[in-house]
Amino acid sequence: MSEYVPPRVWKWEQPSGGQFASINRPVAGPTHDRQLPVGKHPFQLYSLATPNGQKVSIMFEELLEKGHKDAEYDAWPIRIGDGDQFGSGFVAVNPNSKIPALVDRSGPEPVRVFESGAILVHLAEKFGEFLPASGPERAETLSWLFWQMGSAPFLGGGFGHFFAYAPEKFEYAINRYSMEAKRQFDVLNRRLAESEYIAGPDYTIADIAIWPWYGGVALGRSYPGADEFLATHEYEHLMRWAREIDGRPAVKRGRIVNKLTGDPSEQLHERHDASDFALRTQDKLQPADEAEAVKDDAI
Ligand SMILES: N[C@@H](CCC(=O)N[C@@H](CS)C(=O)NCC(=O)O)C(=O)O
Repeated sequence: MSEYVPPRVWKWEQPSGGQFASINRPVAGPTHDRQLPVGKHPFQLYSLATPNGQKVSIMFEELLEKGHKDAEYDAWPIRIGDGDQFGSGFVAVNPNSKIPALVDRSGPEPVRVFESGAILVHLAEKFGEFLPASGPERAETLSWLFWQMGSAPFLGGGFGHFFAYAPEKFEYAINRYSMEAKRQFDVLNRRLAESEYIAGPDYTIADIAIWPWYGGVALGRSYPGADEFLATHEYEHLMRWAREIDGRPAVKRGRIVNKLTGDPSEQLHERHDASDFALRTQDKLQPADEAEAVKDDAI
């Protein structure tokens, strides 16, 4: 057992240890001046291919797949391991300093949108896709969308952090968050036993929000060994759904946007054009742009 006795008032005195400790601070606001780049398209996305970031690039690719040419976007990488999220331009778009963040420049004035759930609703309403306009179907979709926003921090910040990133393996913390992660997988599995997609017979922003987190762990992409540790193969309905969504062309594209690590053919650092997927993944560019150190699949 730890001998740590908390002082009466907590102070930020030493690094907490573990991966990402160097970027964690107990204060908000910018640390440096840096303007964000702006491309030619109506939507400017500032992101990284973590599960939270993938939701939005998948949404854009799904809209384009449906033929919405007005959904063209520029996606710029925010290197959170280097502290890009604390630059003045980024903080002006998201005062919470987290990816993803969007500037919608399709109207007379730029509109900032932060928090992945808000971005998905903004785009769904703008294009009239993936979110029923009214009635019980809309309520069901929003319920599962907000379920994800409340639940995934226990999967990522709780389970994933203590399983993969903490400086030591703390049994109490791993047990606590494994219990909750498995309970959440069971919630989804039971839902997907009775429904093709999360909110009903149609694919919606609830699937787009939930898949990168829960599909990512179940497909063994997020934290090495986590799928076996949590026995995710036992959630058969969830596995059926995870594999099916993984095969969607827009998902195959969206999940590699702003991806800075892993297989070079699955890294598209910046996305400015539909042709970038064929021409500008890292395997096609100079070897000088080699894979970067931060693992972005599972933060
Ligand atoms: N609730 C937020 C969570 C966003 C979030 O946690 N983003 C992480 C990456 S997955 C981040 O930017 N972390 C940087 C930091 O904490 O400094 C959302 O859904 O948009």
